[in-house]
Amino acid sequence: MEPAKEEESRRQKLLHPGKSLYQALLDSVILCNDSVKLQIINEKNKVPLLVEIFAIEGNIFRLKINEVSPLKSRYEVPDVLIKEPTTHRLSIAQKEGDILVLTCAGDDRKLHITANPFQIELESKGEAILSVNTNGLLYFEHLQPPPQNSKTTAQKKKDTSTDSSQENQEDLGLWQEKFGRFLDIKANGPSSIGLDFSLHGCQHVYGIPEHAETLLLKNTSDDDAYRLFNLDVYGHKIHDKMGIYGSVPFLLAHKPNRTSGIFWMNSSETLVEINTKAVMEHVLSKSPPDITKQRVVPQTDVRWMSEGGIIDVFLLLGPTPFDIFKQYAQLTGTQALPPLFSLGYHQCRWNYEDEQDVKAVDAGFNEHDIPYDVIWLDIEHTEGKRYFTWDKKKFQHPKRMQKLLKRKKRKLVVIIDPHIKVDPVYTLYSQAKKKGYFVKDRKGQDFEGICWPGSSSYLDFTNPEVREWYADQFAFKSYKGSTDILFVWNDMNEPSVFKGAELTMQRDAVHHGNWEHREVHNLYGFYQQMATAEGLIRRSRGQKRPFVLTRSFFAGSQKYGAVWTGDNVAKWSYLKISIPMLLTISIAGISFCGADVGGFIGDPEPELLVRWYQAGAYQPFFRGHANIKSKRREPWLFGDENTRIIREAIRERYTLLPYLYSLFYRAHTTAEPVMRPLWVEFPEEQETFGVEDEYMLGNALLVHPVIEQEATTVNVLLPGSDEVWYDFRRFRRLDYPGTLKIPVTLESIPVFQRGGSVVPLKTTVGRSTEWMTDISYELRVALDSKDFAIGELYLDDGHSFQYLHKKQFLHRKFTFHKNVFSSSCADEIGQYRTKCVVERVLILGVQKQPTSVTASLQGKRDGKDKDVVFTYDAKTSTLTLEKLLLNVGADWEIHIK
Ligand code: NBV
Repeated sequence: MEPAKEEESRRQKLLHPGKSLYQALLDSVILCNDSVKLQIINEKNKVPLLVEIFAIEGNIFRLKINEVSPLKSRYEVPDVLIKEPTTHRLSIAQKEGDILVLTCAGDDRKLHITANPFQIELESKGEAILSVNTNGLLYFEHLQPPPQNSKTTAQKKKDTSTDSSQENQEDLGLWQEKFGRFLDIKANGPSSIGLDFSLHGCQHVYGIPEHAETLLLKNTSDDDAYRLFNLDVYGHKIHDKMGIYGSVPFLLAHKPNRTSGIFWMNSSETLVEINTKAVMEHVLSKSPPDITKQRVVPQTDVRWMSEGGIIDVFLLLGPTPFDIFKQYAQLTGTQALPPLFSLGYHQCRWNYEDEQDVKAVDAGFNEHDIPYDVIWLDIEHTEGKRYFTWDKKKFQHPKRMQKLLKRKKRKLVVIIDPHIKVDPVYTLYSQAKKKGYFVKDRKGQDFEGICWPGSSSYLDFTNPEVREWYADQFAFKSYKGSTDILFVWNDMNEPSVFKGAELTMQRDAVHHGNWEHREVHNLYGFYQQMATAEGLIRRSRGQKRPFVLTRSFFAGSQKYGAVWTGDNVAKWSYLKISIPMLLTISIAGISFCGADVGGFIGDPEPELLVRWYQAGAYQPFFRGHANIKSKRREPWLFGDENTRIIREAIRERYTLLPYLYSLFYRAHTTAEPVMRPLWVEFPEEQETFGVEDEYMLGNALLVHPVIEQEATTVNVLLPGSDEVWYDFRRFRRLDYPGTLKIPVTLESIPVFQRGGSVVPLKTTVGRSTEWMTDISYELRVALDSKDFAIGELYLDDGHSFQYLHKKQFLHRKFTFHKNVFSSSCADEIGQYRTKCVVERVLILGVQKQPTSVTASLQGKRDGKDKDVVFTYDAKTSTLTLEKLLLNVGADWEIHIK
């Protein structure tokens, strides 16, 4: 691929750290109900900018900077915020000379604005957390008339009102830019923006997916900024800061006592520079009084640069990691609650050839006793890559095929890409053409690019009317051959344009509202997934939860379904990098994420495939996938022993589903990431801050997948000085937290349960999630050092919105305290009838064999204590209670004496 196109940033980089050219006009300050407004002015070009500061409920500040009177409106990202944020009133606490101090009604946040140079510092409880424009990198290219209408260069040089940094760089792609053989004509001329932030006391920063990079963001050197620009990069390089399929411009900074976040809401190409350094801090000592002391503290400076739009940035003040997740979700929404089937195993390949093939693969799972929920069809299932159609020869009876799958309680996912074949007899094309629903080129014609079907046009999903129309295409009567077990996969939606610059759409293509593609680029996939999810909801008349997997994403994509990491390679290094990639996506709000198991490109050796299944079984989205050129790799093709181990891994996933589903409910309601870095659970333990080869699944399980070839041991960090950990499979208690060398065989998946937790499991598995509705539960109780444990279970019908509209759900709480294990209601609002019982309880860490165990149902008149069958294993200190038959929705207690 040709090198990245970055003229905007090259212009911005001419501005070096130093005194900012901007000055605040403190006399212009206006206190409004929802914000404070003031003007700042660039001392060279004298163009005034309007600064708006909002104090948002829940410890968030928003800073907007735009031109006071732009030549035309500049793009402001719509549809990403779930609602207009609720604000608190700001008032002036102090105005003295160069400094203005604003306070926020009802809390201890303060904002110091310095006039010359213009800077802002955010303070909470007297502690400086973050400052803005400290390095003077505020940059704002104001819109100007095109050159033919403006003055000559000679005239401009005399004119002091011209921005010299813009004027001297006429050749730096201001109005047009050549990129290889492509010419990008910039209708609005230069419009890039930038700003820097300093995060005080922080040397650990995370987020800003998607890159095939480490969890901990690295310092960037000159040509090495993290790039957020959605691109189709086949077999993307590892340890590369170049943008791949998705972008979430959200960065998290962490230090032991505080996590903060910067959400830069801009959908044009964005670069992020990071510089962690040590700075001298002056502190006023208390004893002896009034003596200033100096100490060296870390600081991370983050510079954001975008090609267009306005500066619209949210500063999230935490203080805890979970506060940050809530604050970010308050703005962009939480993870959609997935239908239960989509948490099962997905079998995909490019391509399952025909109906016979689908039938045979489906049967293969039964034959080999491996559970799975969904089989996938890639682009070859269509009539010449015309989406919403079926290849007439290979898929003659799509409904019959789906009926068969439905009988097996399984689902089908088909691919639907955003490019539409230019073909007047293809109804989707001709309708969209007639209605003017395609993205236009700069001359006003439908944009045409090459993609799978050959010459193609691209639906303009930024247009709400197009999204409405598109959603209607999923109606059963429109999408011939589709049934209610068919769900959707959106690929190529960066958008991918073969032979386009960097394999994507021309930036001067034009969208709804006359916005250039450059402004909306990173939102394209977000909008396609939004419209697709809406279509699936609509076809079920609002009854069923959709499932849509997308390759391209943006901030807020979590509301519409799942994402995966695209075209990875069947190599150990890609298995390894998938962990930090998924962790980064997860903490940027998108919990439902996964990487292609086995690696998409190439052919994994059996050991790698096995290890990938084992890792995938403990990750949120679990799909095996393979390229068209790769050899077949259904789980039973690698010999009995490997089949057995893969079967075990997939079965383990299925027993874990109650826990996983409960975690998704938490992600949906309280924005807690399902898969989370260790530092999120152990925010004060420095040794966890850089860990990326293991992670927490919820707050109870620590997973350390084996990612090294021929590994015989793994070094596992079990954090927390007061924590107790248990081997999740062998129940052995690991009393000494720290780094342990754990022996492994090919069968091992190193998973550890944290003392103090209760993990709900199923006692056995079925052929798919739907076969498992009535299977009983096992509760895995792991005691902490105080013999205490707590956990929960969420349960509903698994597919509808009744949990929301009719409160048909169960949310149970399990507590082990003073030798009583009890089940109680965690949320009285929810009601759901189930016959399902808790059959088995395993209590890990019981010091001595009990003499008796009894169970009693609460609130029942005949609720007599019943003796419970138990066994005690002194070697592992595990107490096993069996044949319990306690309804999972009832309140009950188990007494251990
Ligand atoms: O549709 C074919 C593939 C798909 O299998 C893969 O998962 C996507 O990431 N698609 C990319 C397009 C072709 C890639 C060479």
